[in-house]
This record gives sequence, structure tokens and C-alpha cells, in this order.
Amino acid sequence: MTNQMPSLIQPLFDGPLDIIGDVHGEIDALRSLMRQLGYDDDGAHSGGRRLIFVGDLTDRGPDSTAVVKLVQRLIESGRAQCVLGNHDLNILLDHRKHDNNWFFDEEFLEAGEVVPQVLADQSIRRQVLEFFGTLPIALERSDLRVVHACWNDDMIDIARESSDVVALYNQHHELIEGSFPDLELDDIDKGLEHQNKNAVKLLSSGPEERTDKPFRASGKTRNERRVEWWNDYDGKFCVFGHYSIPSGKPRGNGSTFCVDYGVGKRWTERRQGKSHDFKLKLAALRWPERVVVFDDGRKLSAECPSWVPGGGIVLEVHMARRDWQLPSDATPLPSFHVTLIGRKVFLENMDAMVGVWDSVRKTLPQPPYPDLDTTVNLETDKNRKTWFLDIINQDAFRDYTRQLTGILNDEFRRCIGIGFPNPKTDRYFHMSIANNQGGDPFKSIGSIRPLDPRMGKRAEA
Ligand SMILES: [Mn+2]
Repeated sequence: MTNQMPSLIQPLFDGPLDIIGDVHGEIDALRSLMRQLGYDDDGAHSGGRRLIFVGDLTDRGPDSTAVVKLVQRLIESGRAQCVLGNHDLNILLDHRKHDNNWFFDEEFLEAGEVVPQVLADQSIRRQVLEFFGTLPIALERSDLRVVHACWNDDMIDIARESSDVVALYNQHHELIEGSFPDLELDDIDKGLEHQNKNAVKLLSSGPEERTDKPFRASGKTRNERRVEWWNDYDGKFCVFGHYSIPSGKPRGNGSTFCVDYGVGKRWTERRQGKSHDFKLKLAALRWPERVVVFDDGRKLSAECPSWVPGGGIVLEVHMARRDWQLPSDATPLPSFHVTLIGRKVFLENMDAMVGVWDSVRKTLPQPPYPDLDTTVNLETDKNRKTWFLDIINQDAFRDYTRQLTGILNDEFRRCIGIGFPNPKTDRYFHMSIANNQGGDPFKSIGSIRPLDPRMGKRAEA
């Protein structure tokens, strides 16, 4: 090695991990998430677990300095690792943005109103820059990868050869600028060249593409949109942040998982007068358990029975199957679940159900894996399309619900007492996929519901 400095791609810790999403200065959410995960204030965990941060520690939230100081202390004691996010990088590159004004000792104004933030002084600025200068851009081990926005093998290999993120950024910036005289590009193309061909930018803020028509977003006219790279990726499991998911619906394809649940916009809820029970959360993915833990203690699981906030009572079972014969424009499902009690009934009786569910969910067995018929039936009503796939192994599901009703006998009698008709053991099970939310018709999670399997028209495959 001619270079004594560590590479921008570093080995990820061994052992069990908790991978925390974009914190964005939300120090209280970070402290409570650490407590929910079983860490003390010094980042020690009795189970020997360690923390990983996907970057974007700063900006927007009330106290970026406190977050940086805490994470730096955890890293120095060997209890955490952190990769650089685009916000952290902007500070390192001295790129001033409206939400990093705290760093430059100025207030963050949004529509003329102050968003309260602790402001940095000279010594904090020095400390933050020094700390960010030590962070890698990605972490990897045999079963897992962590990057802020996008994993791209070619760009990772380039970053692997470098130890100085600012130098690498500037080098690519100049190479890309230097290529322009030989190319016929408009300003939009030039912007996209910088976004997609600069390794530092691509890894920390993800690929973009040109749109057919300009559109308005966040008060600006835009001609580029984000490429949803996580739908097509099929390398080692990759955890990333950056693409916040305020709806709480998981983003990933079974090999990718986004852990940014939008706490970076919690200031918008504070502005509306909220001081607790925030909708936007900070989350961690526990590895290898694949359970998501939120700062309020709620959990969402990819692989074991779980309670999903706002989603009805479901049993999450397996990661994506990509071999289903879905229509050609379908997005691969990140997971599927068995619906025992429908969302509507659940929401109407949420308080009663949560108590029941929390007391029994840990004891429930895994559902069987469905063998699916490749015939797709389509049901359409007004704004909603639902696709149905027949399940061949009906007996396995009937046995499973019988087993559940045995285990849940008392609890479900209580449920039935307050109006729940489910679960029924003698129904026909099949997989349904619906465009409940509009937009991409195949984003929603498939469920198995008791409906007439012969209904509907045959879909265009
Ligand atoms: Mn980001």
C-alpha cells in the first residue's frame, strides 16, 4: 500500500447491527431510538450489538451539533460506524444550502419563518469538518452493504481506490467539465453528467434521469427525476437512506432496504403545533433479524409475525419472490403478508386489537409459502384494480389458520366479541395485489383474502 489513509470503502463491523436512517439533527429521536434498541447513552449494548449510521446526520432538525458530537463519540469508542450522506458532504465541500445554514451560523428560514436550530460557532465548524473528513462513503461485509443513497459497483470500485472524498469529488467534477467541449449538451444534460458520473455524487445522492416534460416540485421547475435503482438491484443485501418514506411503506426489493422514515421533515409537524406522537419517524433496521424499530418503540418486521402501524394486522412472512408471473409493468414485491383481520375493521377497533396482538404475536408460527398459479385475474372498480393469483397449496393455508385459531382461541374470541369475523379456516385463499394508493399499481403488499377465485376478467399478461 502506497497510501496510508483508509479507503473510502471500509469493512463493516462483524456481528449483530442496528442500522439507523437519516437523523437530520433530530437528537431526541436518536436518543429515544437508541434506548428502544437497548443501548445506553454511551452506545454500549448488553447483547454486543453495534450501531451503523447511513449518513445525513445534520440539517433541518433542531440540533445537528449534538447529533454529530454523539455519533463521533460512539465511533471513537468503537461502538458505531457512519457513512457520508449528501448533506454531510455539502458541508464538507462548503456547498451552502438553505437547510445547512445552522453550520454557517445563520438561521434556517422556510417561507420567511425561522425553523429553530442550534447554530454552529467556529470551534464546532472545525470539529464537524474534521469529523466528516474521516467518514467512508460505503461499508461492506460478506452478507451486507451500507451506503447513503445508491450502491453502484463501478463507482464503488473507483471510491475504493481513494481515501479523500473531497479530492475525489473535485477530480471527477473537473473531468466531467473537461468533457463538455467535445459533447453537445444542454444545461440539463450537463447537470445529469455531474450527478451520474461523479462517483461521490452518485453514491451519496443517487442516479437521476431526464423527464419528458418539466415539472414543479418544492417550488422549483425540474427536468430530472430520481431513478429507482433499488428495484433493479440484485447484489448483496444493501441498506440505504436518503429516499425518505413518510408513508411508512417499505421501499426495497428483497435485496435492498431503505431505512429513512422521514424524521428529517419532523420540523414541519412541529410547525403545525405537534410536540409528540410525530408521524415522521427515525428508524433502525436490526440485522440479521430484519426487524425495523422506530423511535417510539413500534416495530415492523420483514420476516416474523408483526404489527404494522396503520396497516391492519398482518403476518409478514417472506422476502420478495421475483418469479411470480405478474403483469409486465409490475414492480417486484418487497414482501407479502397474510391478512387475518382487514385494515378497516382493525382501524375501527385499534386500541382493543393492539393489546391483544402485542400479547400473542411473539408466539405465532410462520405462515406457509404460497405456491401460485400463474393465471392472473383482474377486478376493477372505479379507481382501484386488484389482481388475484390462485394459491395451489390451499390445504397448507387451511392448516395454518386452524393452527392459529387454536393458539389464539381466547384472544380471538375476544376479537369476535367486539365484531371481528376472522379468521376463518374454511375459506379459499389467494394472493391479491391492489393499487390502493393509486400511482404504481403494484407497489402495495400482496395479501391473501377470502374471495371468489373465479371472479373477474382475465388480465393482459
Ligand atoms: Mn440524503
